[in-house]
Amino acid sequence: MKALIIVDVQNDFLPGGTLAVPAGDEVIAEINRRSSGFDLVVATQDWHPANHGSFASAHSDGKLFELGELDGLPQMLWPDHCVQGSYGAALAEALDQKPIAAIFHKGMDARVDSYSGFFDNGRKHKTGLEDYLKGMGVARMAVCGLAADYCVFYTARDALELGFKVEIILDATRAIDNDQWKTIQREFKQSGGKLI
Ligand code: VGL
Ligand code: ZN
Repeated sequence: MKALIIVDVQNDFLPGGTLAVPAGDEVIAEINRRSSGFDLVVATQDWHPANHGSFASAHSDGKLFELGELDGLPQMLWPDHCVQGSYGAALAEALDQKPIAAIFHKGMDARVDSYSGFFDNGRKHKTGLEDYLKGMGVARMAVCGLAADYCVFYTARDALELGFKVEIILDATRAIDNDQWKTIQREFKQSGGKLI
């Protein structure tokens, strides 16, 4: 079984959103075109409470896009984004949602961020995605969506570590920081991941 994991294709990560990924909207057509080629399609959704600790607004001395700290872990401080139930948190309207069999939410605990679709950044809690995929007999997956250098990469890296064969679809992802994304691509290949 080969799965497609669609990561965080949500309004806030698209142009006009509060944490817009440059050209993030370009992934949608690529994903729609490919999703019928997989045995199973699942999506993740960044799903923060309004006071989430990854928001710069939750830190009196925190500056946007700088590293702060959250519960003992280094934490990039983001603009408010993907607040549960908001328009920004909704999946993009243009994304074809019919093939999506299940949606996994992450980032609900205000005290820890969650870039990966599998665990929070402190690796304390699972989202259920691993057990779901293994229960469905999935051994291979392709990962796509937003943002390449954060949630797509962390999801793909954890999937490798959990024993899946993993590829990232380059045409179907976009990065917040393209220099960082280049470095990450090398690291991902070295750990046994594929870029297609
Ligand atoms: C993401 C930053 C903060 C992502 C989520 O989906 O890549 N990035 N929250
Ligand atoms: Zn987030």
